[in-house]
Amino acid sequence: MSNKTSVKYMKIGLIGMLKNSLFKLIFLFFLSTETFSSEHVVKGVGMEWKPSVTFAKTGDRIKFIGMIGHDSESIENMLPSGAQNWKSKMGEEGFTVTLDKEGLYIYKCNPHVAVGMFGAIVVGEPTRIPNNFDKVTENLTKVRIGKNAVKKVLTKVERAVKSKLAHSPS
Ligand SMILES: [Cu+2]
Repeated sequence: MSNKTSVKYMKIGLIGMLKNSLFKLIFLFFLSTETFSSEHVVKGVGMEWKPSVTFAKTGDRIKFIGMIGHDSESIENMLPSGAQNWKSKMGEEGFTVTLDKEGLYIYKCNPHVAVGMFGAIVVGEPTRIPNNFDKVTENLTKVRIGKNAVKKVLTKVERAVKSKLAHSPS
């Protein structure tokens, strides 16, 4: 093998190694995002959010689709303490929020509060009633339109947690 060709082969070998480690890195990246956080989809269907109760882990993303005629806004006093409020634009397809705080989040669609378009997200242990559940319930008095619909969503949260508890191994 001449000097020139051996240099050439060394280069190819090096590029191969780099490519290999790059692929490994990309693979690990996807693996880690897959392991540590995930995306949940909430869809506007008619004048309802589906699902009405979403269970997530800290750091997960919630993506809103089917947004024609809808928006998504968190309700003040109905989020875990320290959690960021959110508000999408009207019809903002694919609007995504990342939830960093454990607890219960209640959100609404502004054009449809009167017909009860509310939803809930539980971040954290799905078999335990969220730590701010009572606080959210107390703050029901501050909801002007759709109070009963929010109450209904809270009942759904309670039921969903209980059914998760009933089906959890241990
Ligand atoms: Cu709506």
